[in-house]
Order: sequence, then C-alpha cells, then structure tokens
Amino acid sequence: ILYPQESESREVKDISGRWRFRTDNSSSRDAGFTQRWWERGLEESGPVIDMPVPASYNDITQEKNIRDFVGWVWYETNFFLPKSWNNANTRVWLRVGSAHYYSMVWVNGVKVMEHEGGHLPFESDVTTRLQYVTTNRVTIAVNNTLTPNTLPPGKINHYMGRDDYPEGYFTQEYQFDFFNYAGIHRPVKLYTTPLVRTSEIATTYDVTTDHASATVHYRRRLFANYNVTVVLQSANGDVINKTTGGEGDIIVTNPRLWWPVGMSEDVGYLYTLVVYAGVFGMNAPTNTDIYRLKIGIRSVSVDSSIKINGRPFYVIGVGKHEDWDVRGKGFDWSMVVKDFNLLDWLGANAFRTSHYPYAEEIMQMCDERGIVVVDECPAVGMRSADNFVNKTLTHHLNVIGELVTRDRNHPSVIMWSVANEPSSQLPQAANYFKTVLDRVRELDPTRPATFVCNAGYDSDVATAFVDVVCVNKYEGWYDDAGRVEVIRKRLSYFLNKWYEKRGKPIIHMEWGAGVISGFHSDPSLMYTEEYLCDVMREHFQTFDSLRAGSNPILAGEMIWNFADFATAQATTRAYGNRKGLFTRHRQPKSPAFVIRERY
Ligand code: BDP
Repeated sequence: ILYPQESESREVKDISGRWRFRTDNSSSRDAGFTQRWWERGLEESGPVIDMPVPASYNDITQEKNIRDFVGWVWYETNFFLPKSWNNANTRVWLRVGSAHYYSMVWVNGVKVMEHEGGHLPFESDVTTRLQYVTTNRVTIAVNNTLTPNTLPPGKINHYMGRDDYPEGYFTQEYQFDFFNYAGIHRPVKLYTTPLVRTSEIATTYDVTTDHASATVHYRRRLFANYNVTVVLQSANGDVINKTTGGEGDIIVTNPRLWWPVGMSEDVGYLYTLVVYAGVFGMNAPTNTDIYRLKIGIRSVSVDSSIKINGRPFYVIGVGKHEDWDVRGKGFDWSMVVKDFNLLDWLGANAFRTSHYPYAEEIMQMCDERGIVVVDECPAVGMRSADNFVNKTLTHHLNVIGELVTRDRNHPSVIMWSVANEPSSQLPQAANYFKTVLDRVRELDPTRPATFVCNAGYDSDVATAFVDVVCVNKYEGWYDDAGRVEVIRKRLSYFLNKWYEKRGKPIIHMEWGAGVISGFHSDPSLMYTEEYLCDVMREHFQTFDSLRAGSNPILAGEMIWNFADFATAQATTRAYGNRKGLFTRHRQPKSPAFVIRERY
C-alpha cells in the first residue's frame, strides 16, 4: 500500500475537510445499521453536526457525551470528480490514512471496505462505484470499542443489574496511558492509477564495508505481462543507474549513504527510485504507471552495539505521542512540523513511535531529517492473560504485515518494536512473542526487532527473542519516588542485571518524572521543574558510565516524554500525563534545556 502520490500517471484528490457527523446514541449502538444510514444519507436519517477530518472527534464539541463516546460514529461527505477520470484506462482508489479503531466505508450507498486497526491506511478500488454526472457520497462508520483481542486491548464493563448505577451504564476500560482518541485521524484521499499500476515496492540494500559500493535490491508486486523499468536517481534528479524487470538489483558506486543527525555532515540523503510499469501486447493501454519512491541507502546491524553503516550509533531520543490539543490524534501539518523543529532544537537523533504507527508524512520527514525511528505496533496495555490468545495473535500478525508493508522502505526505521510493556512474565508470553518476532523478521530480515519490556529482569520470559533489550524504568518516580540519591546505584544495578541476563545491547526506552510547568522548589520536590532536572543529572551519570569503556552495554537513552499528553482521567493524572519536556502547547519546561545541553 504505497503512499498516494501525484505523477505523470496519477492524480490525487484530498477529500478531507468539514464532514457531517453523528454518534449512534441508541442503547445497542446499532441504529446506523438497522436503519441503514449509508443508504439514505446521514442528514436524511437524523441530526448531524460538523466534524473536521482529519481529527479526533472527542475534543471538537462541548459535549461530554461526544468526548467520552464509545461505539459507532458516522461520518459523511460529498465530492465531485473531474470528467477526465472517467475513462476505461483509469482506476480510482479511495484511501483512508487511518481511522480509529474499526471502520466500514460506503461509496454511494455501496460498501467498499472494512478495516480493523486504528493506525494504518486502508484503500479500495472504487472505480465502478463512482458517478460523473452528479455528486458522490462517501460514508465512514468508525467504532472505537476496545476488547481483549483488539490492539491496543481494552474491556467494556457493564453495570447490568446494579441498582446504584444508571440503567444500561457501561464504561470502556484500558490499561494504556493515553486517551483513546477516535475518529478519522488521517487524510481521506482519492487517487487515480492506470489499469496497470505499481501497488507495492520493497527495497533492501547491501553496502560494502568500505562504503565504496551499494546494491539496491527492489521487488515490485508482479503480475504477468508487465513491462517494468526502474531508474535510480540522485536527489537532484541525475540518473545513477537503471534496470528492467519486476525484481532486481541496482548497483551504486560511491553511494551517498543515508546518515542520521550527529553521525555525518551529510544527513538524510535520499535517492529516488522511479518505477515505470506498463503492459505488453496488442490491446495494451498506452499509458505507463510512474511511481517515485524515496529511498536512503544504509545498513543497520546489531552486535555489541547498534551500527548504522557499520559505525556504532548511540540513541539519544524521546518517546512521543501523536497528541495535540483540540485535534487529539488528528494529523495536522503545523503540529508535525513544529515537533520536528523541537526535536532539532533538542538535538535528538531518534524517537519511538510509542505506542502505535505514526502518520506516513511523519515517517517521510524522519527520512529527510535523519531522525532514527523505532517503529512500534499498537500492542500496548497487554496486561492480562486474556490478551495472549490466538485471536489477538492473529490480529497482531496482520498488523505487523500491514506495518512492515507500509514502512519497510523508510531508511529512518532502524528497528521494529512489536509491543510496549506487555506482561512478559506470563508463561504464555514466551511463545506469543517468539511468534510475532519471528514474523517481523521473516517479513523484514534487514532490521532488528524488539518489544519494550517493563517486566523484571528476574521474571521476564520473552526478551530471549529480541535483538536489542529495550527497558522502561522510572527510577526516582515509580521506583524510589522522591529519592534522587539512590538513582545512580539502583539504575546501574538494574541495567547490569539485564545485561547479565541477555548479553545484548540495551536501550533505556522510558525514564523520567512528572513535571507541572511552573511548579518550582529547591531542594526539589516531585512535580517541580527542578525535580526532573535532578533526576536527569543522576541518570546521565549512570548512562555515561555504561556507554563508555571497552564493553559498553548501553546503546541508547530515550526520555519519556517529548511533550505532555492527554490520558484517561485518573487520580494519578493531573490533566493528562505531565512527563513532557514540553507542555502540550509545545513550550519548554526547564528540563528541556538540560536535555538540549546533553543531546
Ligand atoms: C510507561 C508506559 C507509558 C506511560 C508511562 C508513564 O509505557 O505509556 O505513559 O509509563 O506512566 O509505563 O508515564
């Protein structure tokens, strides 16, 4: 599923904007289906309100019922199509960048697709469903309900038979620490291709140890009778080399390698692979499909450290969220570019897409700006035994397939993370994670794979199958709260224990402390800006002692979190999670300056 892109053979029409919207408030939440709202149109079947797309719907209105809604919500819009699209050699695709969590889509009253999972794109060929003499209608129903077998998982609590609760009352419970924002989160687009088109491209690279030469291996989904030409161009459009065929190699002598920030002056160099696909034969349509894929040539390996292009790479990064005020998890260019500018200001060289795949546009910016990514599946909050069952596993494997297919060509992605903080001490976690990690390596043998662990080094049973041990620990916060003086000793003991256990490089993936911007005290107290600064200085001492020397065990550090973010309401969360270096409005707290100094 390639990112929709314009070319000589393709046009893109973004139909995001102001859509009509309604929550299904019926007690069974199925009025939309029994009354077939997609047939008559939303306005014909009840009241509608304005809803921006892309955006989470939760914080757009003044209604608590909409913010906290659980169940089906309905979106609808109309669009016209250019007459030029109406010809026998053009296919039109409808593509949703992502919608959380379960989606059904109708075009002009006919169902065209269904998709499970809140963070990855889905598309369908809608050519035969479209009208050119009048307007078209697209209807998207989205359900945010989380169950023990969704990713992330959750549970619906019914209060049936309880005289002390309102009749029919139920709640959505989940064990992950961010608000379950929902709706159409990424742009909805229509795009055209010729009948023959490139639908998938997979690239991998080999770089010689002296960096004098590289081979780009490419594989395009191949059907019979295709005539494929592949041209590799430099960033300024010079032809480097070309070849033909649906699968093959392109040799690059003296390649300009892709480097992350901090490793070279030459950051984020991208080539373009131009893929031309046409059809042989007498009645073949004349036009050729042209798709341009940006690629970066680099290698990733793991031995005693993580290596990019054969050189040790030390991660200095942040955990992030797609989280902004008003729009929730809705894609917004201003927020995205602002965040990259702040990453640059910090000097960070990496982030993890905690705890779900981020927008494709964000991945593209990482490629260009040389920001390394640990690309994570939405498997967060797997805290109970009923999550580790076949039904979840089947979906997990699907998500891995969709994620690898979407992101495998991004040079910025250096590692896959299949989960965050699962209960990896449960006996069934061993086989579960062996299966998902095997799958990700089978689909992509060129990158290391991991999951992020917070089970004890003495109880975890699943990190045996990871390439890099990634651990979360909040020394001075959840552990030894308020006792900064023990951090150095305790952290160093902890990381050494992990190294003894697995003998693999470690990334300290999450650490930090809650800070309410504007709270101050000296000596520091928890929740003040000074407190996190103190916690940081202690961590840095330990980090430096473990990354130096002849046998460094630490491959990186990622502070939690880049910015404050929304969570479910809880007694431990004062208006969301406050561990951000920046406020939710992207203003720095004092610890941000300490990190900037270090990074
Ligand atoms: C970790 C989770 C992360 C939370 C963080 C916290 O991985 O999602 O936000 O703790 O509590 O357990 O701040």
